Amino acid sequence: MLTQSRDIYRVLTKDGEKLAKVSGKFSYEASENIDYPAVGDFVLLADGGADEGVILSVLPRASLFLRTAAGTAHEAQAVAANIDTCFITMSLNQDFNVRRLERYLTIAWDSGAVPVVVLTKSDIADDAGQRVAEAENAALGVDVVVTSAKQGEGMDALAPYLKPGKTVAFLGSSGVGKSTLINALLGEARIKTAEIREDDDKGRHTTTTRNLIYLENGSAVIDTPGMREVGIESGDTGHSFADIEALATECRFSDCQHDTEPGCAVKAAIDSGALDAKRLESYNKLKAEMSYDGLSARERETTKLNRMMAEVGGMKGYRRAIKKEKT
Ligand SMILES: Nc1nc2c(ncn2[C@@H]2O[C@H](COP(=O)(O)OP(=O)(O)OP(=O)(O)O)[C@@H](O)[C@H]2O)c(=O)[nH]1
Ligand SMILES: [Mg+2]
Ligand SMILES: [Zn+2]
Repeated sequence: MLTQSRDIYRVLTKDGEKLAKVSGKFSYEASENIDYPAVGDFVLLADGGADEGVILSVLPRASLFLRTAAGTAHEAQAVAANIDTCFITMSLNQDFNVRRLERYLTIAWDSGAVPVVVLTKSDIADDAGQRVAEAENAALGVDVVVTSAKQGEGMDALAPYLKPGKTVAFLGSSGVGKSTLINALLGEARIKTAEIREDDDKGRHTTTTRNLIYLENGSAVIDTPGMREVGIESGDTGHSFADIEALATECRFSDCQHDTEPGCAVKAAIDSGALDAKRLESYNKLKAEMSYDGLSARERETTKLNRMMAEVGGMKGYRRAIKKEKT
């Protein structure tokens, strides 16, 4: 699925691009937002006449980046599906924010895709070195790439993730330069970009739809609209806060809240300067926000895969179904 505009989806089929809508049965059976096709999804398509297709189902997703947003009663939204790598894009100007980075990383690790931190606009940052170091400290075990689309810096460093057949999604706030980077990769100004606000470096929400675009080498990039709010539907702090969770195993009490308990290894690390107190605050906040009652994104997909396999007659039938329509 390449892009969506209201209830119309643009899908790529072996015969080229097609517009499609979901079938009546599909809408009837869909119980929540994320059941509907998302950019990057593989869908089963039936011919709906001249040039409109009918989407019968969404094939199980290898990865799914989910967030909740205000105004949707905190219902989960699928930002992109089947992505191999999430480029968590953040600019090195005023908009730079380590706490937001931790939030993105927590969601990304849960999505099933591998996160990479892409720092942008190195050409205009006053204290780029300091900010890059802060990002590296927060992004444990994650590659951090410093770029300037304006000066062509760091474009080579992005290449290893942009291999034929691989899909990368650009995620981040408005104005950080997601579309500008994609234009640089395309080698032409195909996507619209716009100047940011001068007073606070915030963007103007120039990109309004999620779009999958193929690069010349056969890799796919997904441009997304800048996110105002990145609520956590489900997250994985095991990777993004591996330092805190490792320390926590050393706390005297196994249910230590790292607050006032004696023998707290996390507090000790803060006292010794080994851990930033703000990072613990961030961790606690995200933990509180994450919904524990629901299934994680991956668990949901496994459930769906099992259900689908039963419907089409096991793995053989499933493979046959995929082969039939890979869109
Ligand atoms: N100096 C400098 N400016 C850049 C760089 N990359 C992007 N910009 C500028 O930042 C502004 C916003 O860029 P966009 O690519 O539209 O940002 P975006 O992340 O796609 O924003 P949304 O579509 O609103 O989410 C534009 O004026 C770009 O020219 C860079 O490397 N250096
Ligand atoms: Mg954009
Ligand atoms: Zn503790």
